[in-house]
Amino acid sequence: MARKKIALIGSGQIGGTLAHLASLSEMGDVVLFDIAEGTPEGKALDIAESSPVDGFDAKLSGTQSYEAIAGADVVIVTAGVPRKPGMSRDDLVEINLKVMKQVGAGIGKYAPDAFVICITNPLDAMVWALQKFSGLPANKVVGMAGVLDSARFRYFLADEFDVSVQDVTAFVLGGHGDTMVPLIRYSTVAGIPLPDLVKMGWIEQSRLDEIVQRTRDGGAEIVKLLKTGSAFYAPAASAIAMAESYLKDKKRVMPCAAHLSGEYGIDGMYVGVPTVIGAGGIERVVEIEMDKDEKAQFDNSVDSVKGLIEACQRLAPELA
Ligand code: A3D
Repeated sequence: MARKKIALIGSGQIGGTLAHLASLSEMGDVVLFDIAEGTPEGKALDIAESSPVDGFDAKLSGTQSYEAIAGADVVIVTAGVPRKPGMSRDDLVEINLKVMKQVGAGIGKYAPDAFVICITNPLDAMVWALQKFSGLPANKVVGMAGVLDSARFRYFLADEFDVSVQDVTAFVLGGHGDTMVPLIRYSTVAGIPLPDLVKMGWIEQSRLDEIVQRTRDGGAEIVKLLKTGSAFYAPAASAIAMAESYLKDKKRVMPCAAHLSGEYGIDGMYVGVPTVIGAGGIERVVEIEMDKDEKAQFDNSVDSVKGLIEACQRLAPELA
């Protein structure tokens, strides 16, 4: 069986980390694409030179030509600009929308059968635009955010309780950004929901509220520390987990920015919801029940995504 082909559009901080992780796990051969000459070539060669040390077999190449992604099984998009301290993800709309137009055309032409994972911010609007620009089926174009947001929530909870991260599950809904909705009731330690842990005296409600807020601000916390860019290790690991679920048909249940056609009462938008990822791409959207408060938070998050989509439509009328 021939190796799979993984194309990475954008070879910056996340793109380079994706290439390294995909190679280490022998996910397939890796093509790094970037408009910056030398960056993808240099990263590809550097990682390839680590292969004898780590013992993985993968061909790596760097390119400025979309032709080189032809036949890719998975395409992961990080092309664009990350935010700087003080910027919100939404400040990136105008510049990254132009990037999505170019990238969408390249994928549509050369990798129309790929499973496409978008990471570029503002995520929910960019993945929506990328799907339209590429013309790929909506179930094959998905946004990575929920896996990262819930990983942050899980990490903070595991650290707080001093238990293994493996035993903490967490659930985050809504758009990626300040309005994301971490769902406490559906987050557990070894199956015990967080509200029960509050009752059991493991944590005060006020401390839990702080952790929820830290999760919402998780991206900004890293931006503030790094000063010159945004998070890249955890975002890359999250997208690799999604790619693996697709390539191995694992059918993992993962929160992703998925195209909704009536689910949750939403039509024609991408919003973060639980999904099943398998060989068919997004095979299912899982519709959960929300209480009044959760629904209000979710609606607020959806409204902010709506606002970003409208901004995209003003900037690129062909998307209307
Ligand atoms: P960075 O290291 O700047 O890499 C971006 C790369 O994109 C650079 O190498 C650019 O040269 C390249 N690029 C710019 N324009 C184009 C183009 N038209 N075609 C191809 N390549 C291009 O950024 P990064 O890797 O740290 O972040 C990439 C994106 O991911 C940013 O938009 C971030 O905001 C976003 N991000 C999203 C999350 C989510 O959870 C959704 C988390 C972290 C970062």
